[in-house]
Amino acid sequence: MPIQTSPFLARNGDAILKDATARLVRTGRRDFLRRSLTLGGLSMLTGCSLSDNASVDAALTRVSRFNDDVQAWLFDPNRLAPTYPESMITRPFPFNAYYTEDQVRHVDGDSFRLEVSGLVADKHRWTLAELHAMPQVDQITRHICVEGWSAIGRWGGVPFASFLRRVGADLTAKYVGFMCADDYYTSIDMPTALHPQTQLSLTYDGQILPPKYGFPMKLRMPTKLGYKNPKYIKAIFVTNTYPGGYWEDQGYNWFGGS
Ligand SMILES: Nc1nc2c(c(=O)[nH]1)N[C@H]1C(S)=C(S)[C@@H](COP(=O)(O)O)O[C@H]1N2
Ligand SMILES: [Mo]
Repeated sequence: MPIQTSPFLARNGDAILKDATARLVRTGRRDFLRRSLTLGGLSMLTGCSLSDNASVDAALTRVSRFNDDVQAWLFDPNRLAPTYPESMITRPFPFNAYYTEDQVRHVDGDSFRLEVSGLVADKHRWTLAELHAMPQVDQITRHICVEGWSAIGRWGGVPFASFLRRVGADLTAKYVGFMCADDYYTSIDMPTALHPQTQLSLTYDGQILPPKYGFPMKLRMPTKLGYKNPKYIKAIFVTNTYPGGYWEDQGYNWFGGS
């Protein structure tokens, strides 16, 4: 086995394995891999010969993409995430981003125009007033962050499926991607984009979305982990080319279901 003969792994195998396990615990369907991962197992699972750090990374990426396929297959477009009574809302609702709260981006709502591009019929740029003029819904759901916290919040806005239909999106396309006013970006699968609880949120707890929670808009999906829910959205695109994401490109699992 290359695993036993590589001097690199003989020296670093334990550390790599610890790091790999931590990353899989963070990113995927945790229990199976946490219980069973060994370097030999990982190499058998992926058919990769793990001779250095780069090939361990490649193997982990393959496990993670395999996880995407399994999760996509398990995802039931009709199953609803739990909703909660108002009394269970977490106050104050936590803030999180890849930077601290004093660095929150402030977007000017009056001059704001939402860009819509890719496989859509109508590419006009949306004002916030136009989005508010569409039928709105409200929902109280739980947000789960992989950093180890969850919180219940109330978001209001446009059902994302209605928005996609309104812009004439190709609903058979694979991905919907999001670009944000910070350097964040992410993308989701079309079945999740069309899920009845996936919402283009304009309000938080009955008020215009405050800057820290993603003004002018965020995508709220109670069926996905926190990092899949982009805040400060400025552009939305529909595509068949895998767009990745800010954390996903650093090893977080892309499907990111919860
Ligand atoms: N634009 C942008 N969206 C983002 C993030 C970010 O850093 N930038 N962080 C993500 C993560 S990891 C989490 S947990 C949630 C936090 O959302 P909240 O501040 O409303 O709790 O936003 C997600 N969306
Ligand atoms: Mo998160």
